Amino acid sequence: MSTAVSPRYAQPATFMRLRHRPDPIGHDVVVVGAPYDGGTSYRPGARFAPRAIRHESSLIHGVGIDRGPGVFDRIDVVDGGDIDLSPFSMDLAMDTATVALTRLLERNDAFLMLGGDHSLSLAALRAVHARHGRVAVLHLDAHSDTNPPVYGGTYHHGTPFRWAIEEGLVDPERLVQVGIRGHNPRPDSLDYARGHGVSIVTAADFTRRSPRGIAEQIRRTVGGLPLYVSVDIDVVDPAYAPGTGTPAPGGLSSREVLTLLDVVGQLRPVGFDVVEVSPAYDPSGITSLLAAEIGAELLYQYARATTSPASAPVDSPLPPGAAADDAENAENAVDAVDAESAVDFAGQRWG
Ligand SMILES: [Mn+2]
Repeated sequence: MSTAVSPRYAQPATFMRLRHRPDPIGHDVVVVGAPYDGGTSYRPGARFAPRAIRHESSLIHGVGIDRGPGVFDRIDVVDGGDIDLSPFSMDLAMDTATVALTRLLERNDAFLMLGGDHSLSLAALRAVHARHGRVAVLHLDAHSDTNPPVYGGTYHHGTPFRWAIEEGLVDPERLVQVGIRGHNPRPDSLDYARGHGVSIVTAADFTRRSPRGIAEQIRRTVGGLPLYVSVDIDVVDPAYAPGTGTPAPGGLSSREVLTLLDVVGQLRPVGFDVVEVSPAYDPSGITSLLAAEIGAELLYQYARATTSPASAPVDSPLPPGAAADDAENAENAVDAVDAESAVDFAGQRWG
């Protein structure tokens, strides 16, 4: 939609004012809403997030002073509307989302899912696995989301990565979780993840280390595997993102998250989600605004990864069995880099 003709606040809101294509075929990326919050354990309301994020995304361009050519000159992206999910049944919603997202990937190259609560990342990973096999995951979140079922529910927003590991959708040794912190239901709630070889960068680790060093660890851990990126907005401090279901103080800043996502353009991204915005707790709209910016950033990184020869993905994954050693080596190497680069990275977005 041309802003020369229609001001950015006009017309029904699609994500970044992209074309609305309810049954998209042949696109590089389809933005799709998953308005569902039946998996929330505390504050509800994420079902209203796709609309709120689209509303706040109107001002975001596909170009920027630090982005070179416009993102939408490089990749073809449309807004596929929302998946119609039953608000009454988690099992039905999970099946519906799995079928819809699988169909999207049969007809298009990738999707950006706007949640919804985090439970539906499992549906997304099932769809991505059907197309690409086992994937690596970059998971930004205050919570590990590898919890067991609770309250009689098999699936909830604290379980997607446990089931993704159990179902073999994700290589746990290629799963990196960043921003983990806060109060978990049991002191051992990270044991499952750590016991399966998941790399966890806590919020405290993030304070000690530089984003560049963490990005290097992510690059080494993910290797050449197809990469799914899942961003729970509660990875960001509630000062920047108050409108979310389970807020946890002490999180990353908006700038730190956007800076960290630069690594995605150096890997092989195949799908994305931004989840857990709860607009009722977001009176000024800043949480939705940040979710929109993160979504736009992920589209930009996809364009970099798929169209820029200078950012070709890592050649090959680490040999089987080498992951643990290499991760450790990477972390040691990274700490040295961290010390050198902490200052120059602070103000640099694109390095
Ligand atoms: Mn989560």
